[in-house]
Amino acid sequence: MYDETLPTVDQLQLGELACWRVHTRHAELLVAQQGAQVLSYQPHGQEPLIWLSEQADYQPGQSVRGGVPVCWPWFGDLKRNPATLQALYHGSAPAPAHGLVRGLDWELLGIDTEDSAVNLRFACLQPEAGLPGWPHAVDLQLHIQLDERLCLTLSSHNRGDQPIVLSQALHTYFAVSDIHQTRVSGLAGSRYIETLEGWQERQQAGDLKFHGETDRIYLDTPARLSILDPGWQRQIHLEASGSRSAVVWNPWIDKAQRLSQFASDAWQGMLCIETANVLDDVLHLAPNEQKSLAVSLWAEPLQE
Ligand code: TA6
Repeated sequence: MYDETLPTVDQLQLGELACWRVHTRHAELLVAQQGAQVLSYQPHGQEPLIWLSEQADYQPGQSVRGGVPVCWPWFGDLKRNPATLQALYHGSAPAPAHGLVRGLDWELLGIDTEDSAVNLRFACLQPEAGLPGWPHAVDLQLHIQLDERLCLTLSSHNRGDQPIVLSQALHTYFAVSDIHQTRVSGLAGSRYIETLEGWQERQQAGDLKFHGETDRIYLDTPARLSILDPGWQRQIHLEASGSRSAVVWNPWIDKAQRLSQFASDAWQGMLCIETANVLDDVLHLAPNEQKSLAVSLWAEPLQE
């Protein structure tokens, strides 16, 4: 039955955070103003596609565990990034993991609704002098398009007169029925960095299966990756653009104990595949150049 009242966009408060709940005839989406962080995404009649921790804590200045945190202007540990990128950080404080923007307040520039689709556009509010320790004029926007699919586009525009190099990721947490049964297809033949064993370079053979903590940076990745989930008889597709690298992460048992906002058994029902520009795929922006990193997400039945 078509509900003429849809789509709707309602504002709500989760803990200390201002959020929006978007409801269309295809799905429901929750997004926080802080970090322009998509918190959850559930197509109607399906299990959630994007995972959100049951222990999520909605506090200013800290990323909510789950959803799609935006890692920018570097991914991960700054010291593991290329030297040219490290040199752009002049902070006295140690560089925070995953950059400077996921805990900042962003500005909602606009919401457009049309019959079955909703578009939200956020801009990262940056002081005139630039981000703390990162005094560079680079405008950052996130465009969220919800229709039959969810498409996220992260755009960086170098407004300065010097070239900029940055790394970034849409750090997407996916919900899966059981990580033990879950596989990732599309990575076969790709090089990857095994961050848990001395950052050695290896090559993926066949589908990626999970037997323990996994934290790998895949390089030369194809546009399409898929999460095959026999438990929920579904496959989740990721179609990337502007990215040839992806990070695959599951904390497994031991690391799960050390994570904030993370139940001890939550590792069994989640998997991160992070659409990225990292290592030899970092982003180079000439003065006044703009580039975008995007990923489209959708699910379909899996017959196995
Ligand atoms: O993307 C993988 C990773 O770098 C892991 O090593 C783990 O640290 C994860 O990100 C979560 O990081 P966070 O800072 O959000 O707890």
